[in-house]
Amino acid sequence: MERYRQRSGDVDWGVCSANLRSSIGLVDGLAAAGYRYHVAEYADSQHLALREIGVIEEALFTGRDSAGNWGRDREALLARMASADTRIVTLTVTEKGYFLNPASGDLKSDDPMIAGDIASPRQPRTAPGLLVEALARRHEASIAPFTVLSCDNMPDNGKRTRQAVVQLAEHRDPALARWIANDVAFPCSMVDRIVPAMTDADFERLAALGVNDANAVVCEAFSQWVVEDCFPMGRPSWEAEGVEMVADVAPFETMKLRMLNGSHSLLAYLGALAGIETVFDGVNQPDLRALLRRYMLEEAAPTLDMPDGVDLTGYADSLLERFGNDSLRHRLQQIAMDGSQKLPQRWLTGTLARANAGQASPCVALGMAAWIRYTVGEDLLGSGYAVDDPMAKRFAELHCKHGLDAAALVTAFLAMDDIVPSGLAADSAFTKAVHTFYQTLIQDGLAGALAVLERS
Ligand code: CS2
Repeated sequence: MERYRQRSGDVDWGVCSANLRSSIGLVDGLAAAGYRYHVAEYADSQHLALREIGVIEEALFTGRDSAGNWGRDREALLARMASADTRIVTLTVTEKGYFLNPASGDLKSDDPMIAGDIASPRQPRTAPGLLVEALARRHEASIAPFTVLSCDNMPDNGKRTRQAVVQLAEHRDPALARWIANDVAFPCSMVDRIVPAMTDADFERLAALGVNDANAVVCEAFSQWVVEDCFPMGRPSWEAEGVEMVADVAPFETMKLRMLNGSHSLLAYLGALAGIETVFDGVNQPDLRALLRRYMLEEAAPTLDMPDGVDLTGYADSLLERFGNDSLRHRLQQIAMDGSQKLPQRWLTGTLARANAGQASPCVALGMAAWIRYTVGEDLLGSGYAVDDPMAKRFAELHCKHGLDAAALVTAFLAMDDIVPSGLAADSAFTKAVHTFYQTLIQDGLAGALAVLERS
């Protein structure tokens, strides 16, 4: 085991972290630990690097506490964001934290959280709301804006973030919205590291190494961070730590979304339906491993337009190797959550382009069938689980209405145009394939569906 406290880094910069959701315990635990926490990076069970991270200087909480009160540290956070000393605001809030229509990228103004921020813009609860209020304060005080860096798994994540913030600001003040649109930098980024949710077993194995840290994180050794180099207020020398600063992130972001995340989602829905628990367990089943490789090489890679020298076959194989990391228990149920927010960029945009070119995408069609079946909340063996998705209520209504009529159910799911691009829902070859796979899954299980896939 390699063990080191922290890299020296660029000491001119510090981090104030803010938690916008209900993890008050995490925030207070971090403060109690002097804002230090451990990261255990496992290349495999034999190779571990343990680091103690000391970059955070302050941790704030703006979510809802156990008594139901919102925004304990909201004023402190807004003051921090509005201060001229703050030069970059990064976001890792997952796809649903932006409150965007997943297919179009437009702000969901009628979402209750966003509607709340429109009604009370000075007491925001959402990430876009906090950004608008902090930027408004800077604008009023003639302080140059900070740079906003989205680190989430969305296509064109910088552009999407700008869209969310500008559209929200328009409800408040069109001049503010114009200033944000013109003067605030929203570079795009691609962040890649597999970080499963911590389990008791993870805490136990760290304790065995002498690390008793409730804020510790276990992850893979691999990490890649590609960032568009557009930081008008300056930035830390990230390249010294291996970050790739580039002019255009889009090809890398799309590659990662469709190859890595697309495979993850495929394995998540098919595997979860078959009662498989983790990525490691799934990727070690030869038929599922072959499915992932086929999906990546035949359906994802051909949709990518990469700079010279990028070897997509090599990338696919390296992903399978990462998925096979025997030290991570990455639960398929964790990846399966929020499918409505993930599937457009992982599968459906590329599949639409293929459909428009007359090309079939049977692996994605099988994936869609599995996702629809997954939203029942019960696997093919009869075990139940919670469907964790902002649209879960709508899914439940569709199952209630069409539960006994598989064809009508599949048609209704494919007609949800905030998830499935209408061009793809109108493609009869694709929809027919989803219908066939759905029937096969419920009649003949995963093995039956994979056998049909092999013939297509
Ligand atoms: C995963 C990602 O949960 C998910 O949907 O696909 O969190 C994935 O592990 C990361 O993007 C890897 O960089």
